[in-house]
Amino acid sequence: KDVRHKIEYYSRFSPSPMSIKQFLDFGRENACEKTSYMFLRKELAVRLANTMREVTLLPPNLQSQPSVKLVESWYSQSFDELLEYETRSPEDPHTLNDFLDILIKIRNRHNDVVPTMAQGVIEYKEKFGFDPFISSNVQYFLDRFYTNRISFRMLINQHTLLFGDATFLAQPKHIGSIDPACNVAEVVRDAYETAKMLCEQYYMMAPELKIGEFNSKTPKKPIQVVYVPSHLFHMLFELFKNSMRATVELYENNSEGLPPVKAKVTLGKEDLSIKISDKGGGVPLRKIDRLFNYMYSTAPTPRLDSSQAAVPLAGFGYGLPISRLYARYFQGDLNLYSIEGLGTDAVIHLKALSSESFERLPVFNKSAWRHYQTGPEADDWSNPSSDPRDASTYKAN
Ligand code: W6P
Repeated sequence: KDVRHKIEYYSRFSPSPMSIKQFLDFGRENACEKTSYMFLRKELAVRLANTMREVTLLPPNLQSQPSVKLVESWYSQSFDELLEYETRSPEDPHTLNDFLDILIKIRNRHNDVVPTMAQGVIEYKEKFGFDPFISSNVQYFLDRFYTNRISFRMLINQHTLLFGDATFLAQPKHIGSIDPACNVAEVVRDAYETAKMLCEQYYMMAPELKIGEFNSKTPKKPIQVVYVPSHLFHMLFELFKNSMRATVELYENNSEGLPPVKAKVTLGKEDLSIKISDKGGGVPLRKIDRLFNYMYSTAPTPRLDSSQAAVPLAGFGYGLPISRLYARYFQGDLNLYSIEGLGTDAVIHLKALSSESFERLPVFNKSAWRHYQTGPEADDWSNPSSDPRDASTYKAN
């Protein structure tokens, strides 16, 4: 149909990454709704089309799962609705308001994309089991798919917060979802307090927090960054839940009490780094990759019933891999350094300068296509089970 043709047309464009500084400058100086409209009607279609093409490269047995089909139908519907604006002039008195409405409708339609895709992965695993080739494809795909979704929602949020009719609700100093003077330690404290409430509900106890700051650029001044506080909160909340769970589970029967979770916020020339350290006993190196693996960490649903007390603190679902995508989205990263037997350091790296934090976006092209044709790292390292077990076989006599 005509829509197929349009998807193909728009997927040939690469997405245009914006820097946080550009988001800021655009939202500040006499923010122009018509300009934003003209940019978004094309850019949103390009970003949607790029991922929709990539969905078609998934292994057929995964693509055909009902949950994956449902998500695909949401993307088609949204793409369809955007196309209506291809021909609508920003001068038409209704266009801008209709566009605001449709963006909000699209955002809501896509609210449950993450749990629904997770359900699709579970459906696949129930039928076909765990397969390293599929797992590596799923990892590659979902990292890109969710990054695309983060970026899509970022663009929609900026437009609706700047030009929507709830602007009076917005935080006066924020530009859309961006805080030009985001106090990092405050977000750390906030994420800790929220995780602490959950932890206390679940375990009747929670470790204390100790925050330190080291500002190497302007010593003793509080560390600030131009950033999206909700993204930072999401990452920190996830890390605190994990640290608290590990700490409590290791120490709950210990009369000495719990060792605190420590946070250290550091500002350098290029990087702003946040380290969250726990003494929760750590994770063996062999198991660290699994914490970020979508296929591995989708456990057959711990049914989230109305009883809030049954919600586990952490360890189910996609919290860590998606937190890492948030960090990478603006050219940062999130890493775990765990010492088995002792504890874990989790480190978030952000760009200190908003002019360097460009969106990092997946592009649908030949190189992406090749990834789906090849599996995990080819086996060009020795495999312990095929090495000789008994060296005495080689004795000279
Ligand atoms: C752990 C496991 C983990 C994951 C992420 C962050 C902190 C921690 N601590 O023991």
